[in-house]
Amino acid sequence: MRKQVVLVTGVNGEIGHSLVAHLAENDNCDVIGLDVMPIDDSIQQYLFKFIQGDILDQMLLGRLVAEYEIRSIIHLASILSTKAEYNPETAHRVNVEGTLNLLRLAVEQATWQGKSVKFIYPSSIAAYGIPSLEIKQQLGPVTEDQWLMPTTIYGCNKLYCEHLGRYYSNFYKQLAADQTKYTIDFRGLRFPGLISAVTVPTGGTSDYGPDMLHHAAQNIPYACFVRPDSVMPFMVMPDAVKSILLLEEIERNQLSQLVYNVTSFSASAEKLKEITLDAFPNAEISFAVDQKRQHIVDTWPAEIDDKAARKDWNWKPDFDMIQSFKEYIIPGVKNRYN
Ligand code: AKB
Repeated sequence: MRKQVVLVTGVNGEIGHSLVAHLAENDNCDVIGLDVMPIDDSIQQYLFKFIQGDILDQMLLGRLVAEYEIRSIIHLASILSTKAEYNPETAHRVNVEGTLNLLRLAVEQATWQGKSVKFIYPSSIAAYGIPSLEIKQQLGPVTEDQWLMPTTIYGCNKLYCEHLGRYYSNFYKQLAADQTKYTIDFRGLRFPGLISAVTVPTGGTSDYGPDMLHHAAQNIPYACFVRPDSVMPFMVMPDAVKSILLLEEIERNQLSQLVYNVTSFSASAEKLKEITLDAFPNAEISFAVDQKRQHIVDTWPAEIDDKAARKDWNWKPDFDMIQSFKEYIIPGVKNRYN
């Protein structure tokens, strides 16, 4: 009998650091963590097993199928938008081929187990591509099916993997004589910029939000790379974890779509500076616009519409903008650096 587990890829990343402690509380399934980087001691304790390896390593994934009964996969491994632009081909291999490897693993597991395997996929607002700042500034909250013309390789990767999830869930091997009736139960979340107090950002274009606070808490001057009037949606990491856990546990028949927007608040870079200075009056925060990264942010919506998630699976953030800073970010970064 193979041990039943939940597989979390990219477990040593920002979301993984906050997620695994909550998964460990759910004692009906052990967690296997997979990451190309070594595991931080702070989260090793929450894992049944940690495997340092690459989601592109087919032999490694094959051994996971042989050894474990994987009940669900939470696929966090990816190369984020800014870092991906420096090597689009590598980003494609990790973000798309890596995801394809895991989708195939999930279908193989479903066939062995005779039931669908849940596949939780963090997509991103990077899947959007609004053609001009003028149009962005006129839009209200953007729904899941609007303005899907991404301008980054990361956004292209995320949008394509949403479609791969739809294919593997509903049309996989549709011409086969014995099309397997057990495939995957793909559930996607389109995240806004995520702000963690316990980890530092790792190569995203939304990093200016968290970076501003982490620098202020360390008394390090920060030059924000977007304009003061740049607006985008954000959410603190505990709410991102909440959305993953809620979506993972809801019954499939409650869901009307495969990919859901979730968000908490939208803020300008100037507003983030104002809130940061309130908490850290001596912080040195300037603006040095990087036009290329600014252009990416200008193609992302100022607000996203998460009504579908609120309706289908009772999503709502625990932290609005004020609570995000007062109750989570500011105490968290002070604690981290003091
Ligand atoms: C990034 O900036 O690449 C990510 C994202 C918005 O998905 N934080």
